[in-house]
Amino acid sequence: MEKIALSRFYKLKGPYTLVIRRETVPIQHSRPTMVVKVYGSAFASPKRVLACLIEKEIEFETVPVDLLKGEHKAPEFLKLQPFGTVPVTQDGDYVLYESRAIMRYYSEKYKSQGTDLLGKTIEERGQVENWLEVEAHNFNPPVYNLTVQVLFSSKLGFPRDEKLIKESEEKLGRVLDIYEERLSKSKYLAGDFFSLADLSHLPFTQYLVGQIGKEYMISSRKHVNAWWNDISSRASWQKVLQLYPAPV
Ligand SMILES: N[C@@H](CCC(=O)N[C@@H](CS)C(=O)NCC(=O)O)C(=O)O
Repeated sequence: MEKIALSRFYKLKGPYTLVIRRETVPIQHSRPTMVVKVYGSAFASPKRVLACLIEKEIEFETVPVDLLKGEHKAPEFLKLQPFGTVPVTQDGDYVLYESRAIMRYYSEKYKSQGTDLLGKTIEERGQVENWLEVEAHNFNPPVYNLTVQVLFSSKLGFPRDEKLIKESEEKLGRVLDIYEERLSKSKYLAGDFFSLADLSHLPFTQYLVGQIGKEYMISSRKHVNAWWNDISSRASWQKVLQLYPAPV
C-alpha cells in the first residue's frame, strides 16, 4: 500500500493509505452488457452516474473511495483522475472522469437500451443540454457550497462560513425561482420527458431536502416541489439511496 499526498480541497493532513475495495452491483436485465466501474459511490457527484447507469440498465461495479480519509489524493487514484475528485468511470480500458460527461457517454452509447435520457429529436437534445448546463453552472455551485459548509466543514476541520451559507442560499433561491417558472410550463426541465437534465439534480437536492435541512426551498415552490417528488421517487434513485448510504 502506498502513502498519498496532502489533500488539496479538504485540507486534510496526510499521509493516507488508499485501500481499494470493490462492490459488485448486478442490475437485473435480460441483455448482456459490459461491466463498467464507478469510483466514489458514497458521494454525491458519483451518484448522478449510478442513477444514470440504473436507468440505462447497464451492469456496473463500484469502487469505494473515502474522501474523508483522503483516498482521492492517492497516487494510484490520481493516475485515473489527475484532479483528485470523484467520480471516475472505467469502461474496459476507456476512462472518463466528469460526472456529466460520463452520463452523456453512457446515455449515447446505450441510446436504445433502458430509459432514453437524451431526447428523441435534435431540439429535445438541445433542451437537455441547455438544462444540464444550467444545473452545472447555476444550480450546482450554490448547492455544492451549502453541502460542503453545512455537512462537511466540521468533519474536514474548518469553520462554517456563515456568510457563504447565506449568499449560497440566496443564489440558489433565485435559481429555483427560474425553475419554478420553467416547470409551470413543462413537466420536466427539458420538456415533457424525464432526461439527464432532471437526473443530474438528484444527489445535491437530496442533501438539500435532507441532511442540510432546507426542504422548504423546494416545498415552497409548487412546480419545483411536484417535479422533485416525481424525479426523486424514481426506482433508479431509490435504489441508489438504498445501496449507497451518504457518508454524513
Ligand atoms: N465536475 C466534477 C466535480 C466532482 C466533485 O466535485 N466531486 C466531489 C465529491 S461530490 C469531490 O470529489 N470532492 C473532493 C475534492 O474536491 O477534493 C464532476 O461533476 O464530476
